[in-house]
Amino acid sequence: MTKKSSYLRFILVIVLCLSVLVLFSPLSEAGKYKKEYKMTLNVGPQFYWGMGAIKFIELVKQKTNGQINIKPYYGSSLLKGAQLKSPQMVAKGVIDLAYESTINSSPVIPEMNIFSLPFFINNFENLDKMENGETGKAIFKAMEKKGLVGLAWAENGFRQVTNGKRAIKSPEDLKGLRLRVVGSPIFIDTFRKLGADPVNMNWGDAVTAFQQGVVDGQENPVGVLIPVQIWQYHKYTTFWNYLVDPVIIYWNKKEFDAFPKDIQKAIREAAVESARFEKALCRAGLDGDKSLNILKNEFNYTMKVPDPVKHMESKGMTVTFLSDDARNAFIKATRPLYDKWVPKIGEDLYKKAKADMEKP
Ligand code: X2X
Repeated sequence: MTKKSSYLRFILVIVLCLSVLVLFSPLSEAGKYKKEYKMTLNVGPQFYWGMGAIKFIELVKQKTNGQINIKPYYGSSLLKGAQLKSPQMVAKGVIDLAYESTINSSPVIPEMNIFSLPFFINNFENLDKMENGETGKAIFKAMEKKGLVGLAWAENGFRQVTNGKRAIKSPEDLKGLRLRVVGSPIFIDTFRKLGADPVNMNWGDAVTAFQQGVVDGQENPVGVLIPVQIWQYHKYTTFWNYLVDPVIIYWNKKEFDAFPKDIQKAIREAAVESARFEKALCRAGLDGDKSLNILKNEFNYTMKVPDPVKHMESKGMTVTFLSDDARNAFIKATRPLYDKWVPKIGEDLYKKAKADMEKP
């Protein structure tokens, strides 16, 4: 062997050893993960739900020492606005994760329609009992079966109806109103039952429809109504808490399960913490001082709109609350929907939800 070739062999061995070292050393840890994890959500960063998603991304980055980087795709942009496709795409792994409303996830997880049963849950206490109880567990289990890992419960909120024609005080007032609703079938059923004329439309098209007066009204929680400045289009809102949409942070199960335990733990903690912040934004001023104090004391955050009802009134809106009689009339008008929808949701889950709400 010549001197030159043994020198070359020596160099080759050194290079090989160094590559093995680099591949298995902690320095290459970052290479184990994707450069960017794609997250879908149906709204933009200025919505309370979008602000929660941003918090989640920051916390994940912080708690994984920069190893896991999430990129948000707002306005269901990865789905060309087709908001109801998010769970299917996350289950397939085309999108890694979602910070998404239960309404938008219900095409894959029909159990989530439990939150869309009209006049079933009615208040935050009931909702919390369901999420923390057997209902929440059952929903996360149903998600796992479809290839999704639920990480935490955030919120969009109790949905309130707005329109440009008249104050809605009783079911009669809804008659003939053309209302934009989400494309989820239970919404069409509910508003048809109430005699309105529901038009299903993706959120991405909704604001243009309000501007052009293609529809008379719509329904959404304050966390959407205030950022979108709904008073620009509609003078009337009725706070009827007729149903609620929690937001669930979920990840493709195969991908999540493949993460090391410490990464999983960090992501779960980030999800829970961001959800606490996001829920407080959505509830601020609607649950006394509770959520306002959570924001101030735990997140050093002063709420820009501490009283959503007063805020909407100050913008010239007429805000209506239902009398007991009116509420009963709405309940009576929508109860027949349960015959169709409870079997789709599952009798068992419906019983679990009722039992959760009855707990002290
Ligand atoms: O489409 C809606 O109304 C919205 C923004 O609330 C949801 O994504 C469920």
